[in-house]
Amino acid sequence: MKFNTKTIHGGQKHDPAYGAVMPPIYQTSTYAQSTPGGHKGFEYSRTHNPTRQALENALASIENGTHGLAFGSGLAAIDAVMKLLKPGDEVISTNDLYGGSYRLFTKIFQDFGIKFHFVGMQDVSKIEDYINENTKLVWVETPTNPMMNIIDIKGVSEIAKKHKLLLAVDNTFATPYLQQPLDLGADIVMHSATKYLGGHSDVVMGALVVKDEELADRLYFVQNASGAVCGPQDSFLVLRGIKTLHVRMQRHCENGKKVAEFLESHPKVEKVYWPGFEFHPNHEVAKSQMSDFGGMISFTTKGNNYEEAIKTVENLKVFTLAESLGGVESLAGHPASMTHASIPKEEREKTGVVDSLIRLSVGIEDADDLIEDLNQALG
Ligand code: P1T
Repeated sequence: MKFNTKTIHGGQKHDPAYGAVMPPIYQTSTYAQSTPGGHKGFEYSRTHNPTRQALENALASIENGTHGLAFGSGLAAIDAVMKLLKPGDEVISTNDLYGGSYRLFTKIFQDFGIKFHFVGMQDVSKIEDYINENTKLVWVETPTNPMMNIIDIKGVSEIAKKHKLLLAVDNTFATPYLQQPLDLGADIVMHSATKYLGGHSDVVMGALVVKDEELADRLYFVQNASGAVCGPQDSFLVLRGIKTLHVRMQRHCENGKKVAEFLESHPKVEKVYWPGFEFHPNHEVAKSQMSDFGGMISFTTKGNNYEEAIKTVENLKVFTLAESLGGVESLAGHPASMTHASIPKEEREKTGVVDSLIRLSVGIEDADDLIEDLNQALG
């Protein structure tokens, strides 16, 4: 089955009770048993729920995995991966990543004795400098949030395999429409399903997909034992979102290209970060592992002026100033004071998250309106 068919049918069955085309929202916490253990495959909704299971099957299908797991948020999904580790273990992570992931690693799991190395992986060979006998996991975000760095997943996976490390890829920005990390050698794909998978800014949810039975069992154990699951209503909404992922992503990419090119030519703009530009340092890797370049763009204004960046985002009328990304509507954010405020200033500035950086999630409106809006806001 090809991708655009999988988004609609992958892993799906019509409901056995009445043939409902969409899975019903099984709004139940528990299931009747005829005798202890005598049930129809569902005992308690933290462990299994038919609506969540329909979504988990769809997630596995679109990421070319065998098992999907849905969580109450993207961070809950990352939390479950980190719970595969033990005190003393070490993780090598991209140095540019969502501020909340950084906060989870450094403010929660570091206190449980897990050590994190934040490494610029644009040159994958750098990873080897940090590998020792305690290293267990490589955490890759690509494209990175918010600097749009591209990491060579296949290159990282070769190093991870050589040293018997797990490789997890946060595929939130790319989505499986653009990039399928399991096919490139990753062991775990993670999503903030809050973003493009849900697609309508109405749900907070996380997801993991794997292709190994034993790893799936370990993660299902954590999912059930820690309990950070999502509810049936949210599962339904994300399943519905996935059915239009391919058409939405196509438009996000088209609009993203137009907006990136407009910004690049604007006299007040200093630098535009978008992997579709030939001058992007890892454009060739992006071309080889992604089918297009997505709708996420970051840029700085000339003079690196904090007040001017704030004024620009405040002036926007079609773009909404808000956290998050990946919905049908265009959003703008100021990473230094919003999504990445939990990263110390000296750390974030090392990766380029300076005070004048603005991040755009380009939606699927008419591109002319988006460009006009940016033009007036910058003006
Ligand atoms: O917000 P949540 O669903 O828990 O997902 C966390 C997360 C994980 N990974 C990436 C790449 C992310 O971008 C996020 C969430 N990001 C935002 C809310 C944001 O505006 O960047």
